[in-house]
Amino acid sequence: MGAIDYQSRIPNNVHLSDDRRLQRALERWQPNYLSWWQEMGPDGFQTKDIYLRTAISADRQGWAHFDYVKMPDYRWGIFLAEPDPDREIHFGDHMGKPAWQTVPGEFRNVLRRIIVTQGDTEPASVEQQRQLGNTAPSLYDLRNLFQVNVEEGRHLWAMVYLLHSYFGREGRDEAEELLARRSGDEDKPRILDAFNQPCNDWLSFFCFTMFADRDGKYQLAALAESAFDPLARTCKFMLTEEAHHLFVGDTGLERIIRRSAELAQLDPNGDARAQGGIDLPTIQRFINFWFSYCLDLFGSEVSTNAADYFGQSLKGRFGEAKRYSEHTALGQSKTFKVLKDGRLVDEDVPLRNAMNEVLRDDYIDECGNAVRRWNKAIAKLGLDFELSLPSRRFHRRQGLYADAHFDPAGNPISEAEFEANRDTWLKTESDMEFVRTLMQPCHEPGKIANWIAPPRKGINGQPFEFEYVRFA
Ligand code: BYC
Ligand code: FE
Ligand code: FE
Repeated sequence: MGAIDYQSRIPNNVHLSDDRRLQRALERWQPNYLSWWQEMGPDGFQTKDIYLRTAISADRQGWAHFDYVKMPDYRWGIFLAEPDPDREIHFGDHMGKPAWQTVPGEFRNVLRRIIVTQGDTEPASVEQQRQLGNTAPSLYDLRNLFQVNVEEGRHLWAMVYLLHSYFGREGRDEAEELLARRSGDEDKPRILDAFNQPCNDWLSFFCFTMFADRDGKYQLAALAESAFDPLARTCKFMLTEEAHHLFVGDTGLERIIRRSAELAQLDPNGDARAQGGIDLPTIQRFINFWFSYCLDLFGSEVSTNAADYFGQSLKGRFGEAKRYSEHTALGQSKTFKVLKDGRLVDEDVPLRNAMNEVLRDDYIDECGNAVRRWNKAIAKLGLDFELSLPSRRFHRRQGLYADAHFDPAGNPISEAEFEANRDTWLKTESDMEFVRTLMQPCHEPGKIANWIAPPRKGINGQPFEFEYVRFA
């Protein structure tokens, strides 16, 4: 099952050639996908040779193959993790029954909605990152951007496969809609807010891959627990690709932070900006912006949707099978800080209704680990500055805290107080203008822009100086 059929027009490990109708439907979608890629994928570079990895098998033993590929020739296809014929549902109300190989009629609409929401983020991110190639700080970073982009394109394929295979006419219509919405478009925006925000500089790109792709990791992991087995197996394989996206974000931020600290040390006034770097307070404001938008991606703290998804065995917790011993989540509760008369008080909510928050907790923990590592790098360079994650209540537009105002520490404040501090807490027009002035392309092998440190190692054992993108 691990082996991928690269002979057919659509590479796959799902025996697509055995289902002619499905194959024909996907082959009709394929040219529409490719025209979307030409229109909304990376601006330029489409005829260049890029050192990319391609999946060669979906099993555990080294699935990646590295070679020069032109992006439009990338073999986008359908790869699911290997099936377990004995797999049983392991949480929620259907626990103990065999996993579903088809969609139960009563869950058709919810499942379609989850798959469409997931699928929508993938092309959205490619659209958001469309201009970044023109200002890449190095060939290494340029290559990583394009690797992320082609894989997000493949993640769209993964969701479209599910829509075409299991949701009939409606699924095919949704697959077309996924190519019709546009990030940031007023009339036909992408579904989730974070995916309509512009991402036109590399500090934002690294924040995005650090925080938005990490939401992807947690959502995919929750769906990898699903009773709907094809969804679970698709998400499992997507997670193997996701790891690199998170690496790009985490190390990208670490390299900017390290360089910022170095430049501040070099400057007589400790001013990284004066040395052509991005100062740490600016980085903090970008983090505050992207982190708070990405917290919204987990949905409302208290959510009947979330309770239904868990109860219906559609979406589990992070590591549901491995990390938990109790899998019904009944008769338990979670405590929230709720704003009452201007004060935060504790309130208990049945655990199932709190599942969005349970997932958000794990996400915040992991983000916090990265910030601690970055702070070690800053301290090592002898600088007295600590980055931090803002509170989960800060600058939210979804859920329990959306209607009130909080400072980055999570204390309730007035709207006037928030507005008076907005420019110290969140990236400003002038921050963005400044960052944009630094965004000059550096497309020579071995060279790197001044505002970011080189990576500690290259891709696939290659040195940093390697020609990751051929301009000839
Ligand atoms: N923006 O109970 P609620 C990735 C809506 S990222 C706008 O709060 P629920 C990737 C919600 O739709 C992973 N609207 O929410 C990363 C609902 O609308 P209706 C993407 C929002 O349903 C980087 C209403 O508010 N995957 O893969 O429990 C690059 C109240 O519903 C937002 C998924 O999201 C928002 N932020 O949870 C590439 C997984 N938040 O019904 C890729 C699938 C909520 O009132 N999605 N709303 O019209 C889900 O599981 C859930 O839909 C959500 C929301 C977790 C998103
Ligand atoms: Fe993705
Ligand atoms: Fe990703």
